[in-house]
Amino acid sequence: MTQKTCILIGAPVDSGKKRQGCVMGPDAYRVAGIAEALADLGHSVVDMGNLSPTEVEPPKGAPSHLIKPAETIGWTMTLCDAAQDAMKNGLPIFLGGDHSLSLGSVTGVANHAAKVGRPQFVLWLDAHSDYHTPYSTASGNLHGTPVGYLAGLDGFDGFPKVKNPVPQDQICLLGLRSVDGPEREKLQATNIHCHDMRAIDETGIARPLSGFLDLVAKAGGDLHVSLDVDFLDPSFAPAVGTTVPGGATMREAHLAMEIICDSGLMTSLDLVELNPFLDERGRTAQVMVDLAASALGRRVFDRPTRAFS
Ligand code: EXY
Ligand code: MN
Ligand code: MN
Ligand code: MN
Repeated sequence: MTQKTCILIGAPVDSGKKRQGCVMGPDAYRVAGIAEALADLGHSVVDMGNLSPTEVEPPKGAPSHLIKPAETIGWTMTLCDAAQDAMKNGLPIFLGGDHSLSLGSVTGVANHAAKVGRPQFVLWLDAHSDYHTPYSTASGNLHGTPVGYLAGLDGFDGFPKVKNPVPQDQICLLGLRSVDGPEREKLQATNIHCHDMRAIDETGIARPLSGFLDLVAKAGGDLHVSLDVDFLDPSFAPAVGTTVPGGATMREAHLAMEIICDSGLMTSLDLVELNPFLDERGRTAQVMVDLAASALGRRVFDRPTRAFS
């Protein structure tokens, strides 16, 4: 694994849903030793501390049931700038905070990619498709909308305009097992790569993942990986407000991260939805730090790895 400059960006975003607690996520990762784990792998680590949202007025005419739209818009502005900036200096790792942080992190890295002339790809490891818009969400929780936003769906009135939407065939959703009706209808009309847990059960996680990574490699693209705690089975990762039984096993998750590492394609990473208030002695935070380490080179033996075309 080539040594990287890992830029830790604390994004204590909690405005994406009603249940609070993700605000404590960034410091839980620090307590779980994320900086030390990455330094042990030979990477240089820069910790930017915890950011805060830009002050904005509530968006006029936004659907009235949305939870804290102004705060989420403010976070999107802050994180989009921080992401675009960090990409010039290394590999940003966004310490969440809930998944609405990706409204900013992904659009920011995509702006960077456009600037340097590379296509942006997104790998979404999540039980959910997060493909709502402010008008299709029943819950009003904006952490269920980042894929809709980064893919350029309409309806995000008051949010920053998405300058470089990620094309549908450059997005892969892996681990799906909780998709709302309106999301499913929209997704089936797209060429977003959608792989539910059934697909993983039948073929293993390596097949769909490697297929997507081949596309990234062929295109010479940047790869943003967005890892939601609820991608994992709640039996060993309970500290998330949206648990869905039947998630990825510990080994499926580590294999995925090790394959991502072998590909050498990951250029940015989100660790999202950790709610330490729901954790048991920090074990979910530790699982997420260990998965980040697997994505950045931790393994038992080096082995000849499959080349990505
Ligand atoms: N689809 C449901 C909603 O929109 O409320 C649940 C979304 C959960 C989102 C978490 C971050 O993955
Ligand atoms: Mn999510
Ligand atoms: Mn990029
Ligand atoms: Mn989720």
